[in-house]
Amino acid sequence: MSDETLMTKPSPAFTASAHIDRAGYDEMYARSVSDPVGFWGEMGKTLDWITPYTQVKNTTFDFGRVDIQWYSDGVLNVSANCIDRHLPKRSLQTAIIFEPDDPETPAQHITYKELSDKVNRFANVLLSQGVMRGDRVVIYLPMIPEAAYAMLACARIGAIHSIVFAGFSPDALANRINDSGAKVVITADHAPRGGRSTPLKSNTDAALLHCSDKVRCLVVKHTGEQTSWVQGRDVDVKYLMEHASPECPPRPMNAEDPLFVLYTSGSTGKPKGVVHTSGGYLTYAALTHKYVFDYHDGDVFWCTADVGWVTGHSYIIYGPLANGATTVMFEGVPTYPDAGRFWQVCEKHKVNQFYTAPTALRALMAHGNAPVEKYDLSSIKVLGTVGEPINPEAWNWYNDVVGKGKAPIVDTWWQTETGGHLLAPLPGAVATKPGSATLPFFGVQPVILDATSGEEITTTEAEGVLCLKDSWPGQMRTVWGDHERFQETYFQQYKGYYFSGDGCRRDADGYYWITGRVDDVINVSGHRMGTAEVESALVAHAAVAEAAVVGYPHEIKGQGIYAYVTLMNDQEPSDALKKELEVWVRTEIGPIAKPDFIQWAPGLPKTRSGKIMRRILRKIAENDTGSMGDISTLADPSVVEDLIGNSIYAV
Ligand code: 6R9
Repeated sequence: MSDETLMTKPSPAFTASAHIDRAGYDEMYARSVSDPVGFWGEMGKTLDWITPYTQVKNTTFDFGRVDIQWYSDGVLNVSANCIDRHLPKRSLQTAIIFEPDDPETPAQHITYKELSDKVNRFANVLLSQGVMRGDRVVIYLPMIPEAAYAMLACARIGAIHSIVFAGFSPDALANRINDSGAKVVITADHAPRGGRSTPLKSNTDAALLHCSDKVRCLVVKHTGEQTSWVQGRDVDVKYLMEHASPECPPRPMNAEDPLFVLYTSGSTGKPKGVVHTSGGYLTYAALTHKYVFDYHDGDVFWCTADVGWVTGHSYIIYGPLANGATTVMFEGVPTYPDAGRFWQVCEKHKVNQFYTAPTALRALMAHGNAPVEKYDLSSIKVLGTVGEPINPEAWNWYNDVVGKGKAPIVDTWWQTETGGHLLAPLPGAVATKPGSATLPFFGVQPVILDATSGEEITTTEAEGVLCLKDSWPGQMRTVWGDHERFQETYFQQYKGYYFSGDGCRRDADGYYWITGRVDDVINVSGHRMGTAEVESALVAHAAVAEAAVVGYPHEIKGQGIYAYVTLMNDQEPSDALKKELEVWVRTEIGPIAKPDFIQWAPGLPKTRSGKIMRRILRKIAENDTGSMGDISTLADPSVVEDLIGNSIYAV
């Protein structure tokens, strides 16, 4: 049965000034799937091409020969599309508003002209360091304008950037520098955040001990604090920029030349380098930014993500700048100096579209309404969420307290791999329901498959795994250096489809509801983490014999990290050792991977063939021990009793 009563319809006033209404969405969507070549052929023209494409779509999901190409004979430059082409009309318009961590430090308004100047200079600095077309450049920076300059400078000269979130540890940074084969790493002295400071340069020094000694280190002196300096390896970026030419011609690039590699966690093994290319990615980031946020010329757009995640790539930098937007870059955190910080920034910069993660909303909700009500939020037209399912309480709070019931909420479902939104309500067109990402974006063909049989469920109401039937221009092209792994991860299990790894339900209105990952990936505060990564960090500690990690429901973070740890025979469990393991994981991966709860497990539930039955560990961590299912195949069923007796719910 349809549950229309739960729907929030766009107001007629909103729809009247929106890019598109429901009839328009239906018509455009229908065309996008019945004639993808015609549709995307037209949409690609919103970019400036040096050589126009004649090919639009050459894609196959056939396992064994997966190949995805869009606009493959077109030539363009991504930075020219984000900067140069706007200069005739927008040179004095603000491109980036930089809001520093400390609210007392003045914001910077960087015009398109200034952006052009900085990016050209930065590009010349990279060239002077020997960076060439196709070379990889790792960026390990705070949320400062130089991060945007660095990304666009790479794009300008055809280098491939790979951003590593500044919260990652030296080890994680080293792994990414080595896997991508980067020639250069760009970092800063320190990263101030929430009043605290991360020593990025010394982290980078530590990482580079594990990398080729040919890797150059470009340092942005951001806070001006003293750091170590390795002569011949370390380079002062700001100094070189001042002395560089403000002109660097954009290099003509093929549409399918890689723009960036971004590492993300999967269910197995080490993080994968997700490869995105130029023409299709930019077309898709720009089009979704325009329609999903109903972005209009002159609007101020704020996505609170970090550029270290895909959300920051597509919706702080590439999508907004391709559209000639004004985009906010925020260095801080939602709760510093207090829980009103987001709303203070919205008021100060008259933000029109605000895009954040449910975990931030839940954390802020806990501080009550007063910090929101202190500020004038009347500029806000659209509110967005991303990263994880949003619970109805948080949705309603966002809607009522932040949006005053006037701003449509766009719940956007997508992934590092997808480049841009796949499911999202277009705000003037599609009525919303709290917790549903609603309907597909143009060109996106979601299907729900039965998880076991792999058969497509064609009834409107359906539940199973979420797959995509055909390609869209923003789709990842390969895993860096490992096309086999790309095919095996996404195209092997369900032949002929792209498998998202998410479970999903489709309701009677055809609305999609993401039910969470069906693999061993957990989502902690909107950050993706492979349980295998945390496990391998734990077992790397000398005291640990074995570890199994699962997610469990966490009020603020969505999911928390629950680790079952079996110690070596000669080790005594103690609170001090727990603390030590927490610190250990922080240094191995980064603070976001620190277990929320460690349970000593004298034994883990294993089958006779020695496989850990993670299903059981998940149930215990979810306090759902009434329905354990069949445990008779366990080698030693008694371990389950012990684990239940000592779980987080028992202590
Ligand atoms: C953009 C981004 C992707 C995973 C994805 C899913 C979860 C993202 C969501 C959502 C429910 C939403 N996810 N958006 N779940 N509703 N609106 O987050 O990319 O870091 O690669 O994570 O996040 O499980 O598969 P990424």
